[in-house]
Amino acid sequence: MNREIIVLGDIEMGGGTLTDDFVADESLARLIKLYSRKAHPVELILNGDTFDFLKCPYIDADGRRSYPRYITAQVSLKKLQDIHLAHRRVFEALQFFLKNEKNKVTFIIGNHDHDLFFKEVQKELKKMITAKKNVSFGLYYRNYGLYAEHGQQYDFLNKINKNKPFITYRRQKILNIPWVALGIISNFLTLKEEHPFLERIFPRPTLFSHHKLVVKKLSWRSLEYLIKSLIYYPIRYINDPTYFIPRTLLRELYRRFKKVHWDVDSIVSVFKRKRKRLMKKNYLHILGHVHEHYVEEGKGDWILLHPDTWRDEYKMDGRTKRVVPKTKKYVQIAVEDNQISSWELKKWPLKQKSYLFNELIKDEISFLKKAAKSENFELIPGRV
Ligand SMILES: [Mn+2]
Repeated sequence: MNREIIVLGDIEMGGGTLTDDFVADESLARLIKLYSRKAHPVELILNGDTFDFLKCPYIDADGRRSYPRYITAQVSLKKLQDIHLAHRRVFEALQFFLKNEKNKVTFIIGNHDHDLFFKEVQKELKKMITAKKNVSFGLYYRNYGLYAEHGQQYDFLNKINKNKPFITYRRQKILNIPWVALGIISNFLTLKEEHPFLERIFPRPTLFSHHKLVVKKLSWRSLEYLIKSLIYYPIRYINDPTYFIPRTLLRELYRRFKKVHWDVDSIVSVFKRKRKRLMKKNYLHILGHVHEHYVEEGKGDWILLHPDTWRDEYKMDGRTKRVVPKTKKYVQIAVEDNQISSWELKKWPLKQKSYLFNELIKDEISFLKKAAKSENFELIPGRV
């Protein structure tokens, strides 16, 4: 083997608050360290949403929390520091991995870490993991017949404007994030704080059928946001670009609202339709974003994969009402003579436990702490 490539995604490390859903620091650090000292070069591709800047609050000098919609480099840098503090182990593992100068890390930019577009954030992150020239950032990775991309570009609600990552508002450079992301920031993160564990449970229809209160809250909040976006915000914030709602979105939003459907649609079908030419040129295609396990081997000699998520996520059994942790996965790829010689979608063992839904909803925060403890994740006092 000349080279090895490891791809994993949707880690979603946050600021250690109620909106942070990553606890598997110990396991992830162990995985990264395992690949740090190989005789051959190893490339680690973190396929988007490595950090959850989107759901991470901005904590000011007085400890006050907010979810600002005007995200300047300063706001993103403070969030990065809080993420660093909460997930030191992962940063240290990356540092250890990069000490071997043959190794490389690529951060693919997803919709939860759009903040990585800021050069200031890239610079600070590189400093935190003492990167030299072996760290890079981008919207996709393409080499040796491997193509990796986060996948938000095939989900039109979360699609980002890749040609215009920033906008100017009141002479400040701010992130140009999608309308839906702004809606989440301004309307739904307080709900996430009220129900921090529920948001980790899938499939959503099973969850909703057992928790009518949350459906009600979610539906009302969505309706309120939609109505305000249509008739109030355009007048109230006439010169504010962050309140602009693209017309094409409205139809889709209306359709989703009718069905209480807020999950991401299959991006695989969109990718296959839109990237035909790309798929002819490459062999292995890896997408993230939807937090699913997916393997498709196509006739034209191509593979399409989703290696699922690394955040603390569960599947609920509608009959037993048992909430079972998902298995964490990564793609291991061997490269020989500049070509993929083999690949495998591997499982990485975790120590998370399963819980009973009816117990869990009585006190979500105590179960949040249990989940953290099962992975030896140390919560920062005062953050949760
Ligand atoms: Mn995503």
